[in-house]
Amino acid sequence: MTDLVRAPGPVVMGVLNVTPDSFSDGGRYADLDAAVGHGVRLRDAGAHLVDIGGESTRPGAERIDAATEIDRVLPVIRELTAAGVVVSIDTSRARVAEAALAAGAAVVNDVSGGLADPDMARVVRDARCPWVLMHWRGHSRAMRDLAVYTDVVADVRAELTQRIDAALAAGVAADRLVVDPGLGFAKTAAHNWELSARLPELLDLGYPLLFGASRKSYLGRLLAAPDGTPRPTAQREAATVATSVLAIAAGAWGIRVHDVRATVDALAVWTATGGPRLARPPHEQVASRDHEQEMQ
Ligand code: PMM
Repeated sequence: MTDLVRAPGPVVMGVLNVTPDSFSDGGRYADLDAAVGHGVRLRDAGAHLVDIGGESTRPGAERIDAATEIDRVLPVIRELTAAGVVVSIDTSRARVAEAALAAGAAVVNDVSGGLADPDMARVVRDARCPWVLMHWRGHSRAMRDLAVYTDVVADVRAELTQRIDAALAAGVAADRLVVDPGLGFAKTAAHNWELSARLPELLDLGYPLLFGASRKSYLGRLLAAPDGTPRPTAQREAATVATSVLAIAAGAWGIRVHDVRATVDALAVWTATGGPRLARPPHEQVASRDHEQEMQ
């Protein structure tokens, strides 16, 4: 079966936050039916993966405990995987990842790149699932103070290399790893733009790269009103699509977006004008959902 990490075309990850407080969709999918319905819609719109998060990572967010995080995500994962949706779990806790994988999640999306929980590498190694290692320097409350770099691209590259080396040393297979620059995580708007402009230096690491710009505040600031008021999150879609397509055109493996249809449409245009063909959604690639066979 086609391996997601080695997918021939751009991988689209749709965002589904089952949190009361995420910056863009917080509170909208706290109810199980609403969350499952939205996950299915994301898949039907062309998402290869639906990324389920139970804890907000927005700057300044308060942490919740692992049991609460598990209670939020597990029923959604169970129902979506039963409906044939391929799910990633957006967590930096090994306990949550382990429970999510047991409930049917196929990918671990770890915004801490393995830093937040020393047990995460073991969980991922044993599950032999893909692991997104995002660049991260600290939890939400500390994030703003940590946005200090000599050269943001060189520093992010070096810190991602450390995370890759740690994952490999823990026995995680290299072909399971995906890296992510972590836009907005201990990054100013200028840092995000610099990372976007110099993506080839991160692609040079030799790992598939996931790019998550969707609706983030630096886009709101770019599109601010003349009085400086940032563009509201719901009106950052065209900018999200533009940054996502530029990242894919630069060689990114995948993008993480809230509005899947807009991005898939834009990628179709890119494909029609010469970009590599889009990977088919996994529900077309995969006859039956068997992670042991499909995700290795
Ligand atoms: N951004 C958010 C959450 N999870 N995961 C990855 N891999 N990359 C990201 O950029 C990223 C992420 C930010 O919050 P949101 O879920 O509200 O978009």
